[in-house]
Amino acid sequence: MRSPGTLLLLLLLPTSLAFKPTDFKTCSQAGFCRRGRALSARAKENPSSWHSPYSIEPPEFLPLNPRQPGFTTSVRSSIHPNVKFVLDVRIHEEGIVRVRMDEEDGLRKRYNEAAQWALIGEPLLSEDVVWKMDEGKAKAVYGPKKDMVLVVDFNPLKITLFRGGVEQVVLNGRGLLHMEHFRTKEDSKPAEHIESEGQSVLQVNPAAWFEGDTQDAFWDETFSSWTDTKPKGPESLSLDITFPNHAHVYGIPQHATNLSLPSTTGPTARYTDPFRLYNSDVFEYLADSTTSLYGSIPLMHAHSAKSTVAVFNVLASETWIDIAHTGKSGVETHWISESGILDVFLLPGPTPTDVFAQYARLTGTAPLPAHWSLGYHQCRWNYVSSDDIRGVQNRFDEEDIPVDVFWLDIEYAEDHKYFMWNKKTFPDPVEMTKDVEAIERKMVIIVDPHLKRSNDYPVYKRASELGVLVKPKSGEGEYEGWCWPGSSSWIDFFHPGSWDFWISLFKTKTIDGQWSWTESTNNVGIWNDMNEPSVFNGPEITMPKDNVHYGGWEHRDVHNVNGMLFANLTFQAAAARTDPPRRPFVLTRAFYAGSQRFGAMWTGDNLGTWEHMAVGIQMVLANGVGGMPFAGSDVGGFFGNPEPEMLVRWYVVGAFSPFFRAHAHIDTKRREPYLLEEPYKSLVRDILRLRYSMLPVWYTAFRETSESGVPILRPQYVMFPEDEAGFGIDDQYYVGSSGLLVKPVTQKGVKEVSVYIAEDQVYYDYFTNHAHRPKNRHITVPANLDQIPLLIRGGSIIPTRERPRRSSPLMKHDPFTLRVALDTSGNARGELYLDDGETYGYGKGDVVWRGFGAESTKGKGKGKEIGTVRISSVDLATRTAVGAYDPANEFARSVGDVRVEKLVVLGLGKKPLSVVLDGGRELEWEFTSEGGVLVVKDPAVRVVDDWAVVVKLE
Ligand code: NBV
Repeated sequence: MRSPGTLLLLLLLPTSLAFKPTDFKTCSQAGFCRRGRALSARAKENPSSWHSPYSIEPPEFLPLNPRQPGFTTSVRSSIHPNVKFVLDVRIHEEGIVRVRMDEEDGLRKRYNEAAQWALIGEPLLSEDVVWKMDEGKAKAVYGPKKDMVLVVDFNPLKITLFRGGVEQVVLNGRGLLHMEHFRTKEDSKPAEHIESEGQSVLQVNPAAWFEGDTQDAFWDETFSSWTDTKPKGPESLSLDITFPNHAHVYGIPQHATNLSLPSTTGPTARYTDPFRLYNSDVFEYLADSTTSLYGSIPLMHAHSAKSTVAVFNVLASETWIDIAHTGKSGVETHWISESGILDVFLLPGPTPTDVFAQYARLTGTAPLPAHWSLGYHQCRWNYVSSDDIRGVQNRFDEEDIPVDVFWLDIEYAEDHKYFMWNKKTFPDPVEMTKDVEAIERKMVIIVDPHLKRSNDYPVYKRASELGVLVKPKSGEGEYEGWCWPGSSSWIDFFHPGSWDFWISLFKTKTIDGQWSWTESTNNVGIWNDMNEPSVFNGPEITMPKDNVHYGGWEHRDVHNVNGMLFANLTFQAAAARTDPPRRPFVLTRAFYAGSQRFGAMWTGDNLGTWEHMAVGIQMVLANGVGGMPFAGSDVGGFFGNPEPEMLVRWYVVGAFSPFFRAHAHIDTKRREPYLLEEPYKSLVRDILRLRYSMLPVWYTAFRETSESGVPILRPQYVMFPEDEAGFGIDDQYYVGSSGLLVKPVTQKGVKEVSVYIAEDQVYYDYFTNHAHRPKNRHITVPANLDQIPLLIRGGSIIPTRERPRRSSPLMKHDPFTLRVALDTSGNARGELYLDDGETYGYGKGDVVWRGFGAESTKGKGKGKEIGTVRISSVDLATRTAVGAYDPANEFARSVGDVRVEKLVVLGLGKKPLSVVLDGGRELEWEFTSEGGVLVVKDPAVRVVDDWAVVVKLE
C-alpha cells in the first residue's frame, strides 16, 4: 500500500525525470570537463613543445631557514602574466605533504572551505624537515629514515615526492595544471580565428596554445531544459597527478566498477568517460560505469608490490578523473574540477596500512557503532502501519529468525512531512516503537532533507523564520524545488543558525516550548536519504548550481559536501537526545571525505540482479578504501523481485558486510525471510544465525578500524601488499584482522568456487574444519546453495557466540566458543573486544579486550618427545590503555559470569595425551583424527580472566 501522495508523485513524474543514466551529464556535456579534456588532448598532440605555463618564485628564505616545514610563494602564469596566484607547500606529521594554490587578489574568491568540513583539525606540521636549494629546485628531505624527498621544480612548476630515490607521485608533471582565473565578461574576448597565411591564432590570443581558442561554456551552460547561469564565469581547476612505478589505483568512491580502477582514456581505456564525483541520485544505476553515484570521496590509492601512496584532493565541486594505465611508467590521472582552490594532500605510505593511518589522521575514523546496529536490519518501502510493524516482528519470532531493527520509510510521515506521523496508519507511534524495543530491538526512521513548504509543518515554519533555508540564485528568499512532499525547501546546513534548531528537533521532550519529536524514543536510529540532494525537477535531479548557501557560496562550490553536513548534524542531534549521550545510529546515502565520523552508508538503489550483487561487494570494498567502513548494499536488490536462489546468495553478501540490511522498493513483492518456501527459509535463517554468531568478530573489527582506519573488509592488496597476483582481486575479502576469508557466490547455479590464496598456509573450511593447502595458489571450495565459501586462515583464533537468539542484546551473557586454527607452525592468535555497546563508557576504560594465543613447543618428557600446545587468554586493555585501566571495571563486572564454553582446535598433528587447565584441572575433550580437530568441552573459564589450556601431544 502506498500513500495517495506518493502514488500521485510517481504518476506525475515526467519520463524526462525518470532518472535514467541519460539524465546525467557525460564529460562532453559539462563545459569545464570538455575544457579539461581538450587541454589534455592539446598536450598529447604537442608532446615535445608542451610545457606548463605556471612557474614559482624561488622561496629565497629557505636557504636561510632550512628547517621550515614549508613555504609560501607567488606563482606566475606565462599566459596571464597579470594574474597573481599563490602556492603553499607544507610537510606535516607522518610525512603528509599538503599543496595549496589559490588566486591572489582575484576578482572573486575561490571556495576554500572543503577541508574545513573534511578534516578533524588543522594537521600538525613536521619538525623533521631540511630544505635545500638545488639546480632551480627546492628539495625537502625528511622522514625517520631520511628517505623521503619532496622536490619542487620552479619553472615550470612541478612537485614530485620521492621515497628511497624512487618517484612516487608527481603533480603537474604532464603540464595540465590550470587554475582558470576570475575575469569579467568584458575582458574575456574570444580569440578570433585568423585565416590569412602567416598569422596564427597565437598572435590574436597568445594563451590559445594552452587554453584553446574558444570560450567554451564560460558564462552559461544549458543541459536538457536547464540553464546554469554561472555568474562567476569560468573558475575550473585541472591537475595531472601521476603515480610512476605503481600499476594499480583504488578508491575515489562511489562508482559501480572494479576495485582496481580501469582506464578511462588512452589505449587501455575500458570506459569513454572519466570517473565523475558529483553526488547524484541515479535511479537504476548501471552495474558497470564511471557514472557518479550518491557519494564522493576524492581519495585515490596507488599501489605496487613495493609501495603504496595516496592523494587526497580536497574539492567539494563536481570533479572528473581520467585514468590511464601506461604500463611500466605507472598510472597517469587527470583531475578536472569545476571550482575551488587547489588543496591536495600526498599521503606517503609506504604500505596500505600506513596510508589508512595517514588518511585517518586527517579525516578521522568511523567511531565504534552501537552494537545492535551490527545485527540484521529489516527494511522495506514501506511497512504501512503500526500493526504492520507488529505483525512483521511477530512473524520473525514465530519463525525463530533473528533480527535487530525494523525500519520505516517515507510513508509513515503525513504528507511526507518528516517527524509528523500519519495518524491514520500510525496512531500509536511511541507504543509501536516500545513494542519493538521490548524485545531489545530498535527502530530506524527516515528523515529526508526536503521540507514541505507549508506553514502547518512546524519544521519548515521554524526554518523559514530563522532564515536558514537554501536560497535561489538571486540570493533572496527561499529556493523552491520539487520532491516527495511536492513543493519543498532545503535547510542550509552550512548556516550555523540551523545547527541548534536541527538538534532541538530530535529531543523527545519539549524544551522552551519549541516543537520537537516527542512522538519518538531516544533509541530510534535515523535514516538520511535523498541528501545529494535529490530534487525531482532540478538539473540532474539535484539543486541548480547557482543556488546560494551561507557565506554567499554557490551550490556548485559545496555540492559534494552538502549531504555530509546533513548526516553530521543528524548524528549530533541523535546523540544529544540523552545526557550523557549514547551512540547514535545514522544511515546516509550521500557522503564525502570525513562522513565516516557520522555513521553508516549504503550503496543506494541497486537492482535485484546478479551483476548488482557482485558490484555491491566491489563498491563496499572501495568505500572502505575511501575511509567509510560501515557500508553495505540493499540485500535482495532495491528494484525487482529476486528469485529465491538469488535472495539466499544475497543474504550471504549481507551477512559478510559491515552494514546488513534487506530493503525493497514499494512496487516489489514482500520478501521478508519468513515468507520464503523451504529450503530457502531455513537457509536464510541459518545465514542470519551465522551473522549473529559472528557479531564478536564484527565488533572486534570495528574497534580496530575505529583506531587504525584500516577497513573492515580487506581486499587482497591490503592483506598481501607484495603479492601482485592479488591486486586485481575484488570478489573475495578478509574480515578485519580475524583471519576469516569469504568469497560470496554472486552467480546463478554455482556448485563450487576457487578461492585465491596468496601464501603457503593452511586454510580451514569454517563449517567442515577441512584443512586445505593451496595448489597453484588456489583452493577449490564447495559452494552449493547451502554452502558458504568461508575459510579460516591458519594462525587465527575466532571468537563466536553460538546460541541462537531473537536479537543481539539478548546475547550479552551468552558464552563464547573459540575456534583455534593453527598455522603450519602450530601457532595462532586472535582478539575479542567487548563493551556495553551503547554508551561512551569505553572512553573511560569500561571494556573487556582479550588477546588469545596458541603456541606450540616441543620438549622432552619421560624419555620421549612431547609436544605442547598452550592456548591462552591475556588482557590487552591493560597493555594498551592510556592511564590506569581497571580490569575489574564496571562493564567487566557486568559480564563476569560469561564463560568460554568450547575450544575447537584445528590442525593438531596428533591425538592429545592430555588437556589440562593451567594449574591442574583435567578437561573433557574429544579428538577427530581427520583434520586433527580437538574439541575441548566447557573449560569453565571466564572470558574476563587470564587463563591457559595446555594440550600435550605425543
Ligand atoms: O524513500 C524511498 C526511497 C528509499 O526506499 C530508497 O532506499 C532510497 O534510496 N528513496 C530512495 C526515494 C525514492 C526512490 C525511487
